[in-house]
Amino acid sequence: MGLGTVGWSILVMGISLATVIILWVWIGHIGPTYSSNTLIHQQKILRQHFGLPPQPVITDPKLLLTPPSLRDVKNNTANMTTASGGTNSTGGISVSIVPGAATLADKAFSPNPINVKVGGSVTWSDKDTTAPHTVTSGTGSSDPNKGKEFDSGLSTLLTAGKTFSHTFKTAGEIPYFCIIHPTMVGKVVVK
Ligand SMILES: [Cu+2]
Repeated sequence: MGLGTVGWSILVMGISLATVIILWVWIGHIGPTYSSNTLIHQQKILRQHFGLPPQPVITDPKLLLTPPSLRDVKNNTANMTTASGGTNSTGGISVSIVPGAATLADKAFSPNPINVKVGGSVTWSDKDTTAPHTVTSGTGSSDPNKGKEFDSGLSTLLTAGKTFSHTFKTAGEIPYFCIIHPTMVGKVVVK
């Protein structure tokens, strides 16, 4: 066995080792993370294709632990109660989420701004069939106090025919927006 053979053997072993390392680095990350990233990517493409808003990012740990099929159950009941309560009360102010609201900025809510007396309530009615919305207090997604005064939330997205009510107990100017379309903005003035 000459020196050449040993040299070749070492070269072949080196190439084999390099191939294994390269393959491992290349496709070794296939696993649960890879699958969910692929699913998220496919969802994004499908949503764009069908003109749907981007998938809302759910951060509420309680909601994340609830299977998607059960997320709306309790809130649906709550919504029905709110809706019938709203019909019975007389002093509430109505605000519409107008058709095509997603691109209408400060015209997305009508009327806007609205004045309400301390102790008065506002009921938002969704008239838009093109996208779901939220009404969330705050100046935008990066507002640390967002949703503090009121939040219709992502678990009970407002779709055409759905309503959300809130009673204002303290005076002040309260900006609000839609979490899904943060350019949709409005203001409640409580006096
Ligand atoms: Cu919206």
